Amino acid sequence: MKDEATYRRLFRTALLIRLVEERIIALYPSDKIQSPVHLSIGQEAVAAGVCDGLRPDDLVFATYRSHGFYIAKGGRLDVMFAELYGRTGGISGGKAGSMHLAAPEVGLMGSSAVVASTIPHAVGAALSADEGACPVPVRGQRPCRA
Ligand SMILES: Cc1ncc(C[n+]2csc(CCOP(=O)(O)OP(=O)(O)O)c2C)c(N)n1
Repeated sequence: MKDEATYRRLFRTALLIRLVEERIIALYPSDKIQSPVHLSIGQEAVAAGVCDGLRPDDLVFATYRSHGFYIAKGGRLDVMFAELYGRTGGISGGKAGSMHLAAPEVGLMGSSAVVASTIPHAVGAALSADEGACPVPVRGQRPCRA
């Protein structure tokens, strides 16, 4: 661990991801959430750690377990929940839901349920990226470098 401030920042992000996903668990039986959800409980540190080392303009291509990467990349929680609720105020107008979260403004380019499809997406982004940019495809909870 580098220093106390880094530890606290990583812990805060991981805790936020956990609390958001526990809230999703609590809400799900109410039928307010309009899409299937896939959680990453116990894997919060992966998203927190990977995204902490990224620049804001580095790109992440996530899977259907994307809440953690969305949050760690700096996505807004209010529009994420609006998206899960199927509302027009959601990031994708309520049409994408949990499985296809995207927040291009913070570098989360999208989330795909097709296993390993993030890899060609990230390679394409890497080939067209500016020098030094770092597209990160996530497969399962195992991010790699494009
Ligand atoms: C191309 C493709 N083949 C098969 C599936 C069916 N499928 C859905 S989840 C899954 C397992 C994925 O395992 P992993 O990448 O480790 O993610 P995890 O859900 O365990 O986090 C499979 C094979 C799929 N979605 N896409």
